[in-house]
Amino acid sequence: MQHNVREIASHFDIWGDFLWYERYGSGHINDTYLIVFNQAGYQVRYILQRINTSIFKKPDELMENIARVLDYSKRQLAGRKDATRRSLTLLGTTDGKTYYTDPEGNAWRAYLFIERARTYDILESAKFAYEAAKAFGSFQRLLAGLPGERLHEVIPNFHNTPSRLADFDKALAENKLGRAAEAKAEIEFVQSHRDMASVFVDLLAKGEIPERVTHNDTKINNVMLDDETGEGVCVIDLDTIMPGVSLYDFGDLVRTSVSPASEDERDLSKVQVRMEMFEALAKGFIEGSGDCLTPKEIELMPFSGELITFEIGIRFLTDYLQGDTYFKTHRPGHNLDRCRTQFTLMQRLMDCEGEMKKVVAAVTKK
Ligand code: ADP
Ligand code: GN1
Ligand code: MG
Repeated sequence: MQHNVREIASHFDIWGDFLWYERYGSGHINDTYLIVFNQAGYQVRYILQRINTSIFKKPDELMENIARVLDYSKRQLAGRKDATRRSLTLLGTTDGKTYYTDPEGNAWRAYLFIERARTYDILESAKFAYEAAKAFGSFQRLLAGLPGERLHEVIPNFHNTPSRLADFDKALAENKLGRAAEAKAEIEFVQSHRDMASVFVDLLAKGEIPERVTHNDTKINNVMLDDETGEGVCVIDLDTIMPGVSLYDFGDLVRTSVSPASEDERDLSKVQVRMEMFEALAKGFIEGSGDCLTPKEIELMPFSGELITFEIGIRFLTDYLQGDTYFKTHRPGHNLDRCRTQFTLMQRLMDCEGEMKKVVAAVTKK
């Protein structure tokens, strides 16, 4: 869809003259733009994003969550010279709001651009995995101290794997485009692993793992790493911050970092578990989160990657069966390809759960 980016940008409190814009990032849900202004001879960059309101149905609550978390984060960083690189900074609209609603009902927000840092879709070194996981772990620790009321549940049951399974069952029963025949092996895979789905929600219900404030979309490209040092400077993509289970956050880091293959890789022989990456992730996340994780959460870290990879695979498959209405797709069968990659990764993760357990035991002993 074409948007009048210059016009939309004019509703934010940004000095200077609009120069140009371009599409940015590779997310599956929102539309992200880089916008550039001339400020007294300097080119200053910002991020402008359209929130997908068919998925995030209450942008006011979503932005309230984000603003609360960012205010708190800024208070914790007070006095640091790099506070605006360590935490996202929202730009207000010209009428003093945190987001702008355009005449078509689209919700838009803008952030300061974090300079001299970047995101990676695939990690090449264990050092980066350690830094990224440490940043997400520190973010978890930060959120553990967030005062005030429970955050809004921006998408109810977002990481409720049994509920995702129920959505899949419904899509399969409907089979409205007749696509189930193309996905026989994947459907069989879901059926034979469905018992695993409830592990975290059951433990949560029994009080054996805590509800926390969690990020819920800790894909590796949602943390910015410093160009020079590789340090994880800033956690981004905060739409899904809400009450949740920390293990899904660690798990999504595993899902998106251990393999050298992309999320939609069609050559499944490339989907591998790089144990040195897993070790770096476990070390970074545990260190970053300080002492806020419970022994049960640490014990389940090896399993967490399997479970979220299952969940995301189920979601891709459900979207395929329903006609690709949720995730952006860029080719026919894209969601089915993504699902196959996830289930292959999940199988490989299950094959090395024993090894991952040893790694976590070694990391926690030090
Ligand atoms: P999506 O929901 O589409 O994944 P993100 O918020 O993750 O949206 O943004 C997409 C990409 O834009 C990120 O991967 C990152 O590279 C870049 N980006 C987002 N926010 C900033 C920022 N404040 N400064 C610099 N780059 C950013
Ligand atoms: C979506 O927006 P993005 O690309 O960071 C999705 C995540 C999935 C991810 C899979 C709101 O994240 O839950 O894990 O795709 N976000 C939403 O790549 O559904
Ligand atoms: Mg993102």
